[in-house]
Amino acid sequence: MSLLAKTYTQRAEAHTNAAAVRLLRLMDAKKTNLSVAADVTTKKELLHLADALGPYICVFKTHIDIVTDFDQDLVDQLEKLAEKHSFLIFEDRKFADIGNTVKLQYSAGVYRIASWSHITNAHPLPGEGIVKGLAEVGMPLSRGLLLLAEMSSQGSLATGSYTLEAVRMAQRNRDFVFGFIGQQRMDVPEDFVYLTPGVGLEAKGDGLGQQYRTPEQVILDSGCDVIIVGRGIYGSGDIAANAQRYREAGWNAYLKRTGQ
Ligand code: S5P
Repeated sequence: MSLLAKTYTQRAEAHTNAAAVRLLRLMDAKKTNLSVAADVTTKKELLHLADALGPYICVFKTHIDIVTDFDQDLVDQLEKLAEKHSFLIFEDRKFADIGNTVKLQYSAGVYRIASWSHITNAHPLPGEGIVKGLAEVGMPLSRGLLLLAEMSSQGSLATGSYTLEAVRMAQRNRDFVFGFIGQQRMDVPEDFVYLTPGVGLEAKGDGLGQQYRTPEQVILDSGCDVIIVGRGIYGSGDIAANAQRYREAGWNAYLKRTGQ
């Protein structure tokens, strides 16, 4: 059976990384392949989004360094909401330094990302040491890593041989690297999970280089697995109704892909 015809649950068997297995199973259990990108700047707004959108999502994606009034209580409450609504937390840190430095950025500092974020991501740019450094911190905590193989923004330099090298780096580190941030599935035998930003049902861009495609283009045409939606959900109107629309669009595309 081709990888794209399999259900998320069936694909969980191909993974050893604990965060990947949890994610794939909870997507089918909750019937959602929607991740919300919660790019808000206050603790109150972030927790409100996590509680209000929790029922509709599989992954809550944060940029914790934009929260002006960050404190440990924010993280404690976020973890409780993750339990309550059964979603994974993904700190979109986009690490991009040498192994020793990212190890410290991941484990220490104000945010102590590894202590609460099930998933994080890194640019393959510095070479494989970045994965090794993050793995030293993340593996003992059962965390998972995504590599940025491509970006959604106009003029991105992550294309061609850079993207292929990102995939090779992931293939060599499958215990920790379970997937990618990318725009299209690369044809390799291993099962990788693709989380894809740049998703919008109406807007085509944002005037700052962001480019949007529809959930159907992402899941069905490009073979990706999780749609990441930010402003399309919290930008205007009723956020729960918006989330429901994206969830339905993403899920229907998955059902079509797997012939369910
Ligand atoms: O290539 C990328 C990678 C990421 S993680 N393009 C992106 O837009 N992102 C993130 O996805 C970005 O940092 C933001 O948090 C989210 C997209 O938000 P939206 O409001 O444009 O949907």
